[in-house]
Amino acid sequence: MRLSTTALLALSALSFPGLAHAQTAPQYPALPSETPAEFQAPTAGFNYVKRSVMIPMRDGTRLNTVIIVPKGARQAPILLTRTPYDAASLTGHAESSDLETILTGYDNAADVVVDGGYIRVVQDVRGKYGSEGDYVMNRPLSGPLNPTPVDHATDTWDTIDWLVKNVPETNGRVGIIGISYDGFLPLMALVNPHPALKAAVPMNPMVDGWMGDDWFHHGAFRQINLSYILEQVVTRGNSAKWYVSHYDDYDMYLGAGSAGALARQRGLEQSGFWNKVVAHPAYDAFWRDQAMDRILARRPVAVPTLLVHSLWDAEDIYGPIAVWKAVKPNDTDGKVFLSIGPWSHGGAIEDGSRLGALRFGADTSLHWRQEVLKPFLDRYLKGNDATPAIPTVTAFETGTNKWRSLASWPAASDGRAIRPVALRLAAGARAVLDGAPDAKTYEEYVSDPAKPVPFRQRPIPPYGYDEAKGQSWPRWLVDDQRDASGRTDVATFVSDVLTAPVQVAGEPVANLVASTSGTDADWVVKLIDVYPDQVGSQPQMGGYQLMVSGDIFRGRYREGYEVARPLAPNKALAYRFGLPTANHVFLPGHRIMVQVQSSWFPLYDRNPQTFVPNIFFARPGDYRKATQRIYHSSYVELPLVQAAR
Ligand code: PG9
Repeated sequence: MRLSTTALLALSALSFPGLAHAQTAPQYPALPSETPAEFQAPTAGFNYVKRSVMIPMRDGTRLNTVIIVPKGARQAPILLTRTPYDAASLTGHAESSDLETILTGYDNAADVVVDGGYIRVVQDVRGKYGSEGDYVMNRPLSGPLNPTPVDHATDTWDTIDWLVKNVPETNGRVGIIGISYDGFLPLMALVNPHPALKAAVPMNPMVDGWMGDDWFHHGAFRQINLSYILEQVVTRGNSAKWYVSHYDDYDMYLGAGSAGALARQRGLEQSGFWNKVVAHPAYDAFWRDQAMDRILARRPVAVPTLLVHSLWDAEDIYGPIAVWKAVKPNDTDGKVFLSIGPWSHGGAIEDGSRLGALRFGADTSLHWRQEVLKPFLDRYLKGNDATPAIPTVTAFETGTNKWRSLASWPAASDGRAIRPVALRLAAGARAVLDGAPDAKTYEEYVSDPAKPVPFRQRPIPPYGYDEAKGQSWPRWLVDDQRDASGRTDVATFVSDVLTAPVQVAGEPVANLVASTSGTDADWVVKLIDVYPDQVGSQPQMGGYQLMVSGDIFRGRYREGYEVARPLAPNKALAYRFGLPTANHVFLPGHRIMVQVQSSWFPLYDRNPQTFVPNIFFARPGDYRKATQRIYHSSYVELPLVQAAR
């Protein structure tokens, strides 16, 4: 017979009376707690009412949801954000009686939300912060990658259904808005949308984690995100922190050897997501089948959708335009809109009058929020047909610094044609528009993995958004590229001084003919606007090298993204890959530059330059110097707006 612990204790007390005495707690006088059983916060003077509820999903999992209703609201539309970033802090930026104050700083356009009288709803996705359930990074749709019947599409559907039935102040119309991960979630909401979903605003959405957004670009791994992955996935409330071990990120990543080694050092192999990343270095079904542009291309988008793209987005520069290209051909009744701004990641809700050294002459973000976002939301969420429809495309043209309203994208404002023109990487380190190819001659450099090309000037502060800690990561894409052009391991090609404007609208395409003495190589191509030697109005811009588009390509995927293959050494091979969208005018007095290099460190992990099956497992001896040649038959195809006649 087995006895319970209580029974055993009772028996021992009978046999040992002294033990029974030791069980009696001593009696002290009572000092009542000063904490009330449940505090009721007086909120009479507040201009909003905040309610926190757990909304049940179809599988019984409950999601933590904060509902903020402007005081006195009736028949108000709902603006929903779903997030892995903590609904409580998103809606409690500052403790205040004022709605705009609690939302500002972290919210998606607090000014528009408050002026519009929207009911603001913010929900933790399953598995994060106050929500129940399991967290899966960018949880794929129910299907081969997700055997459960629940995903973000069903969770959004269930949430909206609950909201329209349980929030008495609403008019029953719901919009969904968010930036980045919170921008990927509105795209998920478009898959089998709830009938009450009337508008979606995916801002800088993450769309394809392998091709050009957060995790890889054309197969090169963005190791700078290791800290994000660790903090996001190893605890529900991001309580485990990535630690900084060096002042300069360059030293930290170089010292670790490889991304795989650093991840192991920091315990990342305990996370399910990291193990999936390591197991899928190529563009296989794991990545392909969760790419949102491919998913949304299958049928017309049924809900008015405003896609928002930032021209200098350091995180998700691929996604919005990829979705636009995928869904627009099916959009016969004009439900899909596009905005392109001169911003960093999420810059549409920040001060848009400047970005790094760039000045735009006016607050481009405020303009967009007032003139594009607000009328879009008013029209579809207030059911207000009197609000004029926004233009199909609203695009900021950099260089001239002008907003353009367009009927399609890519397009030029006055209907001028766009033609692909080769910017040749010619002999004498010259960049020549429409120049002749020369397949025999080349520029040469040695790429040394022991001294990779820094992606920004050193010391490189750690990835992060906290300006007070010197973290300027979000605006690195507008850094001056002068340091790179002075290096012997960067091939630089530059045009003559322009005598007339040169306008590009769309995606430049890199076409390299290049050889390596190794068996694998990375190729980074940057299209740069070189400012005049002196700029009177802003002297520090004299000779500035502004990257207007640039990307990396991992050579092993030259023959296809699905399978990595070694490169034949010392053989001129063709590489073709798209660069991010530009909408830029190179002004007279400026020059056009192209830089080519074989590392972009430590943003991207180093290519060992010796073919190994999986670079996450590369060993120190695999990293070897290689001699790279860029043949003068290489070019960058520019989407050139034809000169006005
Ligand atoms: N760029 C971030 C992200 C999106 C999706 C997945 C992982 C990271 C973000 O800012 O949310």
